[in-house]
Order: sequence, then structure tokens, then C-alpha cells
Amino acid sequence: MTPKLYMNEVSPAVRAVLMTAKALNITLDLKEVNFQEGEHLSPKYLKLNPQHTIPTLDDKGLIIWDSHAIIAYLVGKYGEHDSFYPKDIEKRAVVDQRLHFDSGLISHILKEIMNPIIYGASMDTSHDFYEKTIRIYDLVETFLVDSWIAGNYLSIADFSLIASISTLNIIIPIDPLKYTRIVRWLHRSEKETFYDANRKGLDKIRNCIQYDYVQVQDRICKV
Ligand SMILES: N[C@@H](CCC(=O)N[C@@H](CS)C(=O)NCC(=O)O)C(=O)O
Repeated sequence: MTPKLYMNEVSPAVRAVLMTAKALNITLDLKEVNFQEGEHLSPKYLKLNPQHTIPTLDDKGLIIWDSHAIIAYLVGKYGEHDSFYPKDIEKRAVVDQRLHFDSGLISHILKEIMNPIIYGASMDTSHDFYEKTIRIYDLVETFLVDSWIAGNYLSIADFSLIASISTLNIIIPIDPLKYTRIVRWLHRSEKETFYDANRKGLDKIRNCIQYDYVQVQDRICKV
């Protein structure tokens, strides 16, 4: 049975899973969750995922949420090789560090940005999004000493961070002169087949948001 993915492609976390599935060449049964109708808060969805987040995976009754857990699971379960999430403990530690960076630092900022888009809620502009995002760009630039985010091989940490950074780039554009490695990494990614799974959701967000991030508070988007 094809694993089901509860999703909405505007979510960066969902797009990380879609890119992983594309890179692994596996098919997921996509179930779109309508946030504006509160589907994620319905008793049925809460039974599946009491934290009411997307993405949520249902693989023959095994329910997993949080994109980072899902993508690691998909590689272990369906990958023909382990290179996207190496079994080598030292390599894996670097991939894990990048994943925790995405999960611990970026996810939180993205959620504050995404909630107004998916719920139509107003954005609290007192948050220092600009400073926080620039700090993230500074750090990601330092990670990129090789072609990919965890070294000279593509990994699930790339899928997570590509989804996040390409989304932040819409809100606070990346300075190409200051962040040359990030820009090269994004361009390199865009040429890969897996990146197709990032495009549609990213375009939807781009259409919702004016380039000035402050204006997000005045926009209510149907996603
Ligand atoms: N760290 C989580 C973040 C998931 C998340 O917060 N998703 C947002 C959409 S971008 C969501 O489901 N928000 C609805 C809610 O929290 O009620 C992951 O990587 O899966």
C-alpha cells in the first residue's frame, strides 16, 4: 500500500518530504489538508496527529509526523542506498546537526511567517524576523564549505534546508554578494530533478506575499 502523506505544498516541511520522495523515486498518496476550513483541527486529524501539524505520514498504520523524522524514515525504509542519510556515524552526525538546526531554529521562524499565510491570522511584526533570518543566512553560508549542506554528497539535510531557505528567500531576499555559497547551492539544487517538488508550493507563497515581509500581515491567501 502506498504511504499516505497529509500535506499542503505551501508548507516548507511538506516540501522537504516531497523532495525526499522524488529523490528516492517513491510515490506517496497525497492527502491535502485544508487549513482554512480547520481540517487539521478535526477530530479525525487530531486522532492521527494530536499536534495538528503537516506533514504527517501514514505508512500502513505507522503514523509519523515532523518532516525531519519522516524523511529519515523514508530513506531507511525505501532508499536503495544510504547516501541521503549515511549509516556512517560521523557523516550521520553532521547531517543530524543540520537537521536539528532546521528543526530547532528555522522551523520556529517559518511557523510564525507561515501561520498568517495558511490561517489568514495577523502577523506579529514585533518579532525581529529580519535579524533572525540574516543570522540564519550567516550560519548556512558557513555550513556550505562543500557542494552540499553536509559535505560533498546530497543528503536529507539539503531537502530540509532547501525548502526552508528558499521560502525565507521570498520573504527576505538573499543578498547574492554576501551569500555566494547559498546562492550557488540553491542554483545547483534547482537543476536537480528533486527540486521540481519544491516549485509549486514556493510559487503559491510567492504569489501570496509582497516582497516587503511586513505586508504579509495585510494579506490573506487562499492556499
Ligand atoms: N517541525 C515541524 C513543523 C511542522 C509545522 O509546523 N507545520 C505547519 C505548516 S508549515 C503546521 O502544520 N501548522 C499548523 C499548526 O501547527 O496548527 C516539521 O518539520 O514537520
